[in-house]
Amino acid sequence: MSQLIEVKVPDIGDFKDVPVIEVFVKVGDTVKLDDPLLTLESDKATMEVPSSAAGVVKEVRVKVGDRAGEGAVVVVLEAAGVAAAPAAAPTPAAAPVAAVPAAAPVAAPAAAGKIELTVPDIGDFKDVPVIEVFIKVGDVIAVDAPVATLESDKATMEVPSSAAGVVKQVLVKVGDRVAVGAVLAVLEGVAAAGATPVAAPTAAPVAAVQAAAAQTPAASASTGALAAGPVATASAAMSHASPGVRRFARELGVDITKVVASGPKGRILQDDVQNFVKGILAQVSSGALAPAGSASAGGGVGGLNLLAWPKVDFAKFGAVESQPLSRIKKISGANLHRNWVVIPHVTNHDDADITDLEAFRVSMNKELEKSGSKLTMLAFMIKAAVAALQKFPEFNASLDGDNLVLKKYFHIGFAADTPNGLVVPVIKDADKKGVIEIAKEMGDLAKLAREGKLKPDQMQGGCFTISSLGGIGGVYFTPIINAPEVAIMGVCKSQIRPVWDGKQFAPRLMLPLSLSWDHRVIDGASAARFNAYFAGVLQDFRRVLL
Ligand code: CAO
Repeated sequence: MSQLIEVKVPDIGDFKDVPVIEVFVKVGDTVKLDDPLLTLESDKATMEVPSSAAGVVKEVRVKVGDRAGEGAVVVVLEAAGVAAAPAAAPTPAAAPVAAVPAAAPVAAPAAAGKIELTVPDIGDFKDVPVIEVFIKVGDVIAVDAPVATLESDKATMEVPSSAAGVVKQVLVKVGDRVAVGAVLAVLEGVAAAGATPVAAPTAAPVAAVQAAAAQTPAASASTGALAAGPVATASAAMSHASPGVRRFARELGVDITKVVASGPKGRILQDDVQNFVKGILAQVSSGALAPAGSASAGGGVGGLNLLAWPKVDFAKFGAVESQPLSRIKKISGANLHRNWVVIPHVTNHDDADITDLEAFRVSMNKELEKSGSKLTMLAFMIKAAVAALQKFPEFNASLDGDNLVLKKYFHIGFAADTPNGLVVPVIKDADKKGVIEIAKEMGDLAKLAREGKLKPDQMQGGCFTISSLGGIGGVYFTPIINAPEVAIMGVCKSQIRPVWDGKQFAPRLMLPLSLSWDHRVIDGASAARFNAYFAGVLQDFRRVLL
């Protein structure tokens, strides 16, 4: 006879009402004993709840975003002939496996400037074996960087660092057994989490960039089973993932440092690993990447077959200071790296004569002064981009395998420089908005971006991006396409230049344009036409009426 087993959140130590950040199972799935069911994560802790029995999932009572505390029923399993208690009254034998919380180790001051990372309250567990150690002496780690994984017969706990600093001592190794209070490592650097320049940035921009990252298929580099990718820029310790996701990645031969995270606080989810593998397979099937061992893998086609990154002791040549990259830089860097490597970029340069538009903008701004509105050149460019996307629909598209997805909406992103790094807020439905409204919305979004308060949905759904360095300087540059978009417009500072009008040189205000485009989707002739049209619209907006 089949029996229903309720899997409950076990004793999770000093944590209550913890958000669910991942659910690994759905109704109908067959799970084995110890398979991870879900991950809970508080501000400082991560806990994976494994299955206490083998069986078929009949109910999943929580979803991502719900909160759960000790005793909450999360999953109901049906197990035939398993020595398990009925749902109503689980016996100890069938009681859910108590997963150990991945709690930030207590950062205790040791000697001056030294911080001891100790095992926190981990619930009803003692003497738990260390199965992974992610740090070594000399590593510079940020708050939340994983330090070690502990795993008992029935539980797995990832211990992240609660402080930032340089690892001076690692006091445990794989196979050691630890309990609450055991010192795992000693850091030198900063006394408390969040109080230093190397502390993790605020959650908002991180979430925003992750959301932007999540729009793009993760496929920047290779797995162990495929030709070697370019250069590993992060260590496994820097990658935030629950033990179950790490295990899943290991089973598939995926290098977790290459996976782009879309979860909260930069956490890599199971879906991210799956998307990574799908992306790699898509590249292999399209010939963009060669499987290891194939003729092309060794020859540098597909697999880039590059030299190892130079390892230099810079301190030999002068004083240096090492600072971890901000999370935004790490996330946007991984995306930019993938896009640069995977997309065949071409950049066309052109100039737009904005003499009349600038005169109009200045005169309108005088009129608008009292209303508090201000027209920016970038707002006009967003409108020009909409007009150009309407005229050249293949620029308002994304690749999906062998299909081109043509978008009927016009959401335009703009790159914004913030203290934590680059973010791309999106003006939704720019075709339906006037220039004054767009300028106001851009100002609001740019402010939120600088304050780190952008919400993920304010950075999603972009069709085309404009990256303007016009307020800073420069003549031309090569913007990197913000995948899965297929083109991006880079703009530099306008300058008065002598322009031949057929009879004489006239002083005209010229705006340098740099359009990067994906040569898999767009041809050079189309790109030149797009650029010429975009420039023409800026020169005289009446063209959009034609
Ligand atoms: N040519 C000449 N002057 C320009 C110009 C251009 N193309 N674009 C803007 N300016 C002027 C503006 O008119 C403004 O002058 P006033 O104050 O006299 O009006 C001044 O430069 C400052 O402009 P701004 O840069 O603050 O405002 P913006 O609307 O042009 O741009 C924003 C807003 C958010 C896009 C910008 O602040 C920003 O972050 N730019 C950087 C984007 C970036 O990093 N791109 C690179 C991505 S790849 O790493």
